[in-house]
Amino acid sequence: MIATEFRVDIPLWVVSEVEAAGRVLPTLEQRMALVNRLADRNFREGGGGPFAAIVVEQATGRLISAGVNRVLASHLSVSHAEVVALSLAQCTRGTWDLGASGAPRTELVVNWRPCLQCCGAALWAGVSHLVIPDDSDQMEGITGFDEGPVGEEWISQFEARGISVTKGIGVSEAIQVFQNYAEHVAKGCAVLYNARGTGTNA
Ligand code: AZG
Ligand code: ZN
Repeated sequence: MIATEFRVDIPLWVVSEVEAAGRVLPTLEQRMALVNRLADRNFREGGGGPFAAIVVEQATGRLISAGVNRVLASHLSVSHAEVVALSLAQCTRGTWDLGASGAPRTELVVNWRPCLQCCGAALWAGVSHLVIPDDSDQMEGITGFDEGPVGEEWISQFEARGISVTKGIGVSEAIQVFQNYAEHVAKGCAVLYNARGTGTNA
């Protein structure tokens, strides 16, 4: 029998962290602080890489969903934080279009520029705003992740589709998380999952 479904979930510690942060995060800094905290805890918990994302109502900061990278826990290469958060927000709203008319506008907050896959996921999800610390190659340099060939013009491509992009939020905290992760990998405590023969059948 061939497989007929696949499933991605988030662990309960994410729910606890979200409850502790409060369900409404008025400022971009508060939203990013939660994301950086989730990203740092995520690789230590072992379910995936040092990435987290949330979807909030843009105007109020009311939290709709939270996602963390679940590549290792789910055995699925697509389980990046953005895909998890956007999918859970769509489950909550009961629609594939988070920009459906009549609903409050939505914002995706991530702890670095989305990778090639997640740029696509964000473009097709219906969010109105993307918030990141930065889009330089510094994260890849520190961690060794391959984020794919995202073009220099990625922000103008987002803006052409009605998605504004804000950079410069929570930069030093984000860098610290990636440095923590790199130390963890160097000590042999985490797997860098670039699908270059590092996978296991576990
Ligand atoms: C990743 N990059 C981002 N931005 N988010 C994830 O979940 C990732 N996983 N691997 N690279
Ligand atoms: Zn991604």
